Amino acid sequence: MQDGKKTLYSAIQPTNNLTIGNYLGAIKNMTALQNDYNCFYAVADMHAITVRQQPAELRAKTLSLIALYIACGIDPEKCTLYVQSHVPAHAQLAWVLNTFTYVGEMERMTQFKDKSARHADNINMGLMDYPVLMAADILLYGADYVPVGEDQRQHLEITRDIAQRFNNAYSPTFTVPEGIFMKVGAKIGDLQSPDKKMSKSAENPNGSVFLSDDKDTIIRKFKRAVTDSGSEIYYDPVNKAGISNLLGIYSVFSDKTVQEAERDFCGVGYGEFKLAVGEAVAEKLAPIQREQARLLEDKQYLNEILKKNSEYASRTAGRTLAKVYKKIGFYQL
Ligand code: ATP
Ligand code: LTN
Repeated sequence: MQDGKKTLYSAIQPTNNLTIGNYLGAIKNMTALQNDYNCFYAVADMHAITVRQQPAELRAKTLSLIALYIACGIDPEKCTLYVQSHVPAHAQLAWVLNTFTYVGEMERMTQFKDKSARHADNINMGLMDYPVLMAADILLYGADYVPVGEDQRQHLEITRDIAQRFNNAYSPTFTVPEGIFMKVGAKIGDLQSPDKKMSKSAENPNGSVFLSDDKDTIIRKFKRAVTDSGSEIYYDPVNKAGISNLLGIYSVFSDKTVQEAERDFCGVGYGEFKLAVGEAVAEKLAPIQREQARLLEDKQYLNEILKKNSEYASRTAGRTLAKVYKKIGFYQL
């Protein structure tokens, strides 16, 4: 703990371009909480390779995600912003934690089942072990809180179980972390099938709005968004999934409550409403896109940040790993 502040940990995979789901479910909270917590934010490149990646693309997307974090408002002087593979302790702790995790538990993970179905030709051990690596990420830094989207709740539960198991087997070593979820925004739906989560790697690109989309594309995607029969605009996720998803997106992008958003659109038709949501999103994304492009021009600056921050992350993680190695009985020199 530094300055009496609690610790926060989160990471995003550099797979594909990020969607507004990633922004609303994770980055928005990560930015909002950076002043009150000691934050570690990573680019999870080791998680990304559990699905086959093009090397050149993975390299480019990694730097591009670092630039995006900063463009979204994450201050690399306040937060430890780094690349997961730059800190070897992640893989080292994951190996130890593997011996505190049961195969059956991993087989039951929803994301493992989903991704196995989508990548049936490559159900590799890493895909199955994904939650253990995620537990290692979080536990290395003694994180008290983990801001993530709803889809990561199960992975967080298993992290808590693994931490408790280790603590019970030896002595208190790991902080047992808690998730932080946005009230609105933790589960942004696909614009074409609102009951499915918006995903970076969805088959239908019209259902996902990418942070890199230009204004015309954003407006086009929102205009085509699936709504429900009826004509009134109010929040009811069960019976009006499409409209409620759009209201949620609008409210978080315009920093309004859902009730305020409902009032804004009282008596307005669906077409006009969808256009207004698209415009609010495009307006918010334009400066982020400009700043990300500017940062990517200055690779030296980004590399300096990464170097400095990964050294700090390695020192912090190294202390936890040393404790673990000692407790489990690895011979010490
Ligand atoms: P992929 O589709 O490639 O599996 P993803 O879109 O799920 O990726 P991740 O890198 O796995 O993205 O997740 C980054 C963060 O964004 C996580 O905190 C995750 O919970 C959050 N997130 C992802 N999709 C959504 C969504 N539709 N709504 C809210 N949060 C989301
Ligand atoms: N699995 C996460 C990404 C991730 C993560 C983490 C999130 C990797 N390590 C540690 C929080 C804490 C995902 O969003 N798919």
